[in-house]
Amino acid sequence: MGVEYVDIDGDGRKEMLVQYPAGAHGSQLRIFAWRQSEFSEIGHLGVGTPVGFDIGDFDGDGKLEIRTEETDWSAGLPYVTAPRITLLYRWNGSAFEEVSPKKLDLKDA
Ligand SMILES: [Ca+2]
Ligand SMILES: [Ca+2]
Repeated sequence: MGVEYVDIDGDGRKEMLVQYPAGAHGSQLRIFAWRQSEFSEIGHLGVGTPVGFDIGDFDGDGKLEIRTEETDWSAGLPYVTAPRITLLYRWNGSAFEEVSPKKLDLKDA
């Protein structure tokens, strides 16, 4: 389990990001913001891979994204050989929304 304090929504205050393993292969990320004198959860992401979640400005626009990987089951392959796809999430003002890496000019994809 890991805890980070990052201003993930860009409002100048840091949020608490908690990530932890889930099940045999999965990873979960929960994001809490300090609002009205208490922590409230503003986001909860989960994937079926153990890679976890990276926080960074992966497209160089000055805003932070959350990067993780999910198994691409579309190939119909078993878990160990199935390819993985990179997922990016970005705060859209009210929720974390998935943004396609293809729409971004990734620096280190
Ligand atoms: Ca913030
Ligand atoms: Ca960015």
